[in-house]
Amino acid sequence: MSEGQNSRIHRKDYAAPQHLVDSVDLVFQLDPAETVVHATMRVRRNPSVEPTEGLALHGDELELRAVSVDGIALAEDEFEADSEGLRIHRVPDAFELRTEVAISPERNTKLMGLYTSSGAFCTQCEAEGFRRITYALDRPDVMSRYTTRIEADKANYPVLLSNGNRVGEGELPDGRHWVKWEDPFRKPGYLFALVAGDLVCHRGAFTTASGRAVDLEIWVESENADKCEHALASLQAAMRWDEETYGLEYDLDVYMIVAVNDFNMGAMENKGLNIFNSKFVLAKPSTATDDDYEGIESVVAHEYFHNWTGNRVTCRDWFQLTLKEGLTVFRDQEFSADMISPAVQRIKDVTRLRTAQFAEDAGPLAHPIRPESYIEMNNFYTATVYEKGAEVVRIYQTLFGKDGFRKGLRHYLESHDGSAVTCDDFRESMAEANGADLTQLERWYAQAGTPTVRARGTWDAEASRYSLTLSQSQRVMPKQAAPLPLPIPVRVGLLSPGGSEIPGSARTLELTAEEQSFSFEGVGERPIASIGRGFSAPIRLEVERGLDELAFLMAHDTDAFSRWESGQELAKRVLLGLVNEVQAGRPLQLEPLLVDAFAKVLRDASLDGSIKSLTLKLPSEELLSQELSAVDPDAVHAARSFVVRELALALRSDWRETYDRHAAGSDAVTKPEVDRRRIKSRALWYLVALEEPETIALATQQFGAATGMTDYEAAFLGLVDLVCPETDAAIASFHARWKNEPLVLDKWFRMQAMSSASNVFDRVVALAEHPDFTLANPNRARSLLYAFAAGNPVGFHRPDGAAYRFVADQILELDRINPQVASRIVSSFNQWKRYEPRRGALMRAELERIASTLSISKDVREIVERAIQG
Ligand code: 0A1
Ligand code: ZN
Repeated sequence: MSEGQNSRIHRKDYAAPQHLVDSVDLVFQLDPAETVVHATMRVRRNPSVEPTEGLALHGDELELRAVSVDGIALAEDEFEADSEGLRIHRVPDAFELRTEVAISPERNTKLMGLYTSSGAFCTQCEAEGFRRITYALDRPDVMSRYTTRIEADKANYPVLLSNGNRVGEGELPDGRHWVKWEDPFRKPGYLFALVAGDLVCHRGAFTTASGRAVDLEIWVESENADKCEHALASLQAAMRWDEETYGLEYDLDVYMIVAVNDFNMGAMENKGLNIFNSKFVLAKPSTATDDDYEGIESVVAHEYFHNWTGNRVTCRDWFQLTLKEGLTVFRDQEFSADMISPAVQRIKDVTRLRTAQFAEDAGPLAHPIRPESYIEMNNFYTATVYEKGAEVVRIYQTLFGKDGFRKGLRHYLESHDGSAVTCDDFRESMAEANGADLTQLERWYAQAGTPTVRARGTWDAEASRYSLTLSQSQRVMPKQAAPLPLPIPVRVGLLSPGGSEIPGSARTLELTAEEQSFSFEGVGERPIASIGRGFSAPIRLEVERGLDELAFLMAHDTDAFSRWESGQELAKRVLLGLVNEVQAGRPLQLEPLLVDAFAKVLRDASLDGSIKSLTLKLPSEELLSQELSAVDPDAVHAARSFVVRELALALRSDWRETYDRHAAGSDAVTKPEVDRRRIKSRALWYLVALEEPETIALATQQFGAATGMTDYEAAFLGLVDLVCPETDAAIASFHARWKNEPLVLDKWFRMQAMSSASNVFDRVVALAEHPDFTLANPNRARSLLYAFAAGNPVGFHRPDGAAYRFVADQILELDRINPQVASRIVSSFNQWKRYEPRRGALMRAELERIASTLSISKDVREIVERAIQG
């Protein structure tokens, strides 16, 4: 069974729906084993398309019990129902359709549609989960008004929630009760949500700029009641920020967030009733790290921002996913930049883009931010659609400034409120509002791959002129037309040899052709150019310059992001040189410039601890591997470990002094404390890498004494890379202390899976057998398997292929439970062609083995077949 049976959907085949659904009234009789769903829909022909006789509705794993049109039950020959849906052969122009179906929430291990999690009911309907609840026109351009009546046992499910406002409730016989909800906003089925359970509410309030009082409710299991304050504060901050930045207000009287333990993704923006992976809600300093706190703030904001960019204005079809996701990621990035620090946020976002998205673009699954086709839509919730999509949205802001962007965004929302639109509509709104021609920008939506921009500068002393020539090139994709030049904004500035910025030299250059030259007049000394400030476009930048120039920029650039960037480039060049030496079997020697540069940063009192810590972090093994062909992960690891040890040795007293100076403080999650912990953790990490009794003792001591999770995790991270009795003791004590906190236990699995200790594979195999491990919980499965396969290059790529086989076996088992999570993990094999031939062949063999398993899901099949074809 290959593509033939799993049909491929193409963007060019979009056709408007034959029917429209004005209202959907749902009644749920909840029961974990068998829930009955009654749906009443007002359906009419779409007046703007050619009429057809019948009606076709989507459905997936539904058991049809009854179907009627205008109150008359259909005879068997009047319809067909199967696993794909329900087709009624003849329908009037406008009618009322009633269906009754049965579903089994407790057997729904795919976690799409209605399912149970820790004894509660919840839903996930994006992208195509609503059809697993009832027969429906389950496409985002069919928007309806919903009412939802929920009936359930009152003792087990005292809390019954759905979208919109609560309009009624009452008691039923046999200890059951009901609640009815009404959502005044038309919405597509993917935004439907229902929750039923024994939950407690952490309440807050918000008054909008125009004076509307909104109840904020965070619903969690009772043992988590003390971990909601940060999510609530994040929500309030996001609501205020969206009003202040874009003039966008919330539109219902209540905003609910529910935390569930079993969830395929991060969170979901259902209208008025967001459902969250508990990882992005629950936090208190003893159980969540500073990074967790930042993650929660950004995901809570992301889902909130969707209320406008996604819900009020939604996508016409799933090919337009980046319309809501790229835009909303951009909005949450801007929010976090304002909340945390613009430079730190930009560094985090760019690192994530390079690690996940650049790799995707360089592999067999490269696709444009607006894909042309898919087999399983769930496979297209990708770094490209989300992260690169956000970078493309950022280009508008770079071109028009924050005010121009705001004007464009408001114009887009005002023109399309209440409708389902396309990426072209967004681009047009931006163009109209700013009086610009954005025709060429469409190429960013249509072309896959990461463009490379080469920059060459020349200085003419006599004319006091500096000229910068930029040229762009792109990878030619198999079976694709040759790529056309993109419009690429490149922010630059010139520094004088003394290290100060040449006044007036900071500009945004607009590269629109294959090659263009730009000149800067009145430049009396040979300048050093800072190019690509703020990462103004999702490109690879190649600038021919020496290590000394990078060290100079690292010390003097006026742009904080670019200082970090120069440091990374410097470290990357040194590391790649050493990878070569390792492979040639030559002795290794560390470039003194790098030690110098690190020492300067470490001693620079003007840098905050977060920026310092990020600057002192070497590029990851994953990022280094991207620069190589025929990757040998052992050589990359050897080179990087050598540099870590050398930096630890050379700057030993600085690290120790830094650690001691930042050791004491409180667990409060405030900027000064977070900065303090970041630099302290970095210092500890280098010290532990020395593997000396004294530094191991330091980590052990911190591990034993820590009351906050950031310090605790930092100490464990250091220890878990070693093979020594202290490590075994820490592993045992971590488990004993946190075995009843699922999110903390996930960290225990994840950190062990990512360890660089020589025995990591044996540990991972043993952990898969651990009583606390289960493939049924996505967080747990990812904590062990995804962390190992995607985050532990030496462990996963061990030369004998045993880890490939182990992970592939786990994927096959997981696929029977949850295809969506399995297909994420199987993507770790995608890059097989980029590895040295022996490993490449072993990876490919596992892909072939998975592909030859007849029963695999279409999710996994789509990924492995594309990976094999390359
Ligand atoms: N729209 C959500 C992400 C999401 C997508 C798919 C899901 O299930 C397949 C769940 C959540 C967001 O961007 O936050
Ligand atoms: Zn989103």
